Amino acid sequence: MPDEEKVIPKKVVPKKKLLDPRELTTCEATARMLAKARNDGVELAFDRAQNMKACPIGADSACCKHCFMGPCRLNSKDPYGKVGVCGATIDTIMSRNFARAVAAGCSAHTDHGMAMLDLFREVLEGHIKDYEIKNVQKLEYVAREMDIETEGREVKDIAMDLYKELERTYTQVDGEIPFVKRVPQKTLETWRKQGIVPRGAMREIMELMHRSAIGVDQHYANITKQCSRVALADGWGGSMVATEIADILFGTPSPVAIEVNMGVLKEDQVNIIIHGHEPNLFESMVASVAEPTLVQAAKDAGAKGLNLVGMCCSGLEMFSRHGTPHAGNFMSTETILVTGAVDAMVVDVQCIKQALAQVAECYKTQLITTNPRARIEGAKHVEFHEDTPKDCTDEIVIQAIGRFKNRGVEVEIPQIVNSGVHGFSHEYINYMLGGTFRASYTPLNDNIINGRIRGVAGVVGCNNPRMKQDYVHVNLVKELIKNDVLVVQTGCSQIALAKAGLTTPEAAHLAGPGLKEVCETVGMPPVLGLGACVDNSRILIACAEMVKTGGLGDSIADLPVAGCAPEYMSEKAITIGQYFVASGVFTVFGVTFPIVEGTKFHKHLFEELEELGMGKWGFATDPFDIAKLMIDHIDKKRKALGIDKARERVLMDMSDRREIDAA
Ligand code: XCC
Ligand code: SF4
Repeated sequence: MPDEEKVIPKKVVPKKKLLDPRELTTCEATARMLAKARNDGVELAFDRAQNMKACPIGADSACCKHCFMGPCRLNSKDPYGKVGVCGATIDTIMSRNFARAVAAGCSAHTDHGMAMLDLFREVLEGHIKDYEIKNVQKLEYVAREMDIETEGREVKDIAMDLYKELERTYTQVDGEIPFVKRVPQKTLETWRKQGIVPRGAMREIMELMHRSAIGVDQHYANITKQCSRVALADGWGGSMVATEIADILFGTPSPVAIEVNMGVLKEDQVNIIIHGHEPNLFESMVASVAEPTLVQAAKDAGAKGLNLVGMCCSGLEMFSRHGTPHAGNFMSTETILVTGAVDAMVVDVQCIKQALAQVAECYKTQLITTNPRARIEGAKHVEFHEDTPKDCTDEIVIQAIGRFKNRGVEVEIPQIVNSGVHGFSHEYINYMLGGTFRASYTPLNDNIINGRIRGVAGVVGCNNPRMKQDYVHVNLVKELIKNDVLVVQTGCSQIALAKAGLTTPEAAHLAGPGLKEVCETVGMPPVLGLGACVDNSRILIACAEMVKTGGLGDSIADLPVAGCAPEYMSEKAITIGQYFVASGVFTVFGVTFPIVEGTKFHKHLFEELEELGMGKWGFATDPFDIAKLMIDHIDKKRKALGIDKARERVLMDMSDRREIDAA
């Protein structure tokens, strides 16, 4: 493969007047760098999005290219007025398109999870010596949950049994995936009744790809069933395995103070950014930047040291586990290169914009791909091998030092640094609220039942240049906590909130009186960062624990909880949304939804799934509209549980108390 082919940087020729950077992002550092990029004549996704209007037919999912009699385009203004050449209706076309997105998203998370499992096996078999089991307690805990004997056994034997058990998540052809053992009984019964319990991820994805091909499954409701099955194979399968294995190998996160924003770059140091999704590369980078000979080499080159920072999801895993600084979320990955301060940007898989190659070229940054599954034209490739990880990561440091010596571009770092506390695993929530001696979800449930906490919302996911960056995330979360809804977060959303200062314990003053009281008592932020997108599995586990703890119904669908990805862009988000919906959670998406309103498929996703005992989809783009949808749903569930009165009583008690205090 030609390696370092140079991509010729393209100058911006604006087709129309571009919006002011501050209308495109609420992130000050990103706005400044976008303005600088325009001055420098460098085009970024923010501007491309303005020059490239989304295809209106595709946006409605009203086109099909599943065979070569087409592509066929239907009219979303008159959805039942036409069918495709084969006769496919709008509902078939939209559900098949949806299915392909779910299959792709599930593939991403399960392929990542399977790579983690491969690493685990290789460590156990002694082929890989640079990693080890760091968290034996977690290993034993997960093993016991999977009915593996742990008493008096060697760690390695327990681990090997766990490996064999979890491998079924991917490869099993019949039966149920291992982590269904964690699913509340009634939720699992619903899945069994619907025929959506995943067998193994590979089998489910294969079947969905088959069924969504020309002339196979042509009933939107039946296609949706397989979408749910595939999505569940991600949430309770591939992603959950990725999270658990990462915890076993690298340690379970616990709250750690972090720094975030572009100001974490240091002009006088060699700056290395890791951007991607797999923690193994990043873990090895941590070892390489601590290598005395490499630190010395950096000093010899005139740098004060080596500065390792993260972006996007692998960055989130690292700051959750090690407190590594984080430079920004998805819509800041190009802009950060505009600082000129990045000596190497190292990427592996997922969410890596191809345009990074061009932008890196303009600012003389080394863009380095590391994974055999993901190469980029114009980028340097330094392949990462798990059995010799430091060969790759040491080389990256050397490359970065080389670039530092000859930066040759002006450096301008927006000096903005925000801080927060992140790294709340589901285990830690247990401990934090329950204390060491009675670690449990009982205090959380009690506070929900007595109404101090109205409910729990998961606010997760990406940025999308079709929305003002971070604006929806931040305003939605502010509105939720103001209404006593505790917010849990994963993915790029969490970086938006960290930059806005909402992930500090001091942010409790922005919460409603009940949530504020709980946060102040425990000393926790009202917004809890749980990690990367695969760590949405932690939210599922927390939901399962809430059900098992009691007092909030028998299934996840009974809980006063809701989820949202307000600025999503990835197919992975659709899969995550579908597994939350299938698990029983009302899930609202922003930006756009690939569907035509007023169709049968729309009614199915947005209404009928709930009637079948699952959750349902919702859609709104304005943060306050989204908050209203979520809070209304939480209140509906509280009412069904008979705890709506409790909430009123708490408020009354407080006003009573104020009266007493005043007297
Ligand atoms: Fe990607 Fe995971 Fe989305 Fe961020 S939130 S843009 S998927 S990095 Ni996962
Ligand atoms: Fe057209 Fe049917 Fe082929 Fe799709 S599958 S492209 S609707 S003919």
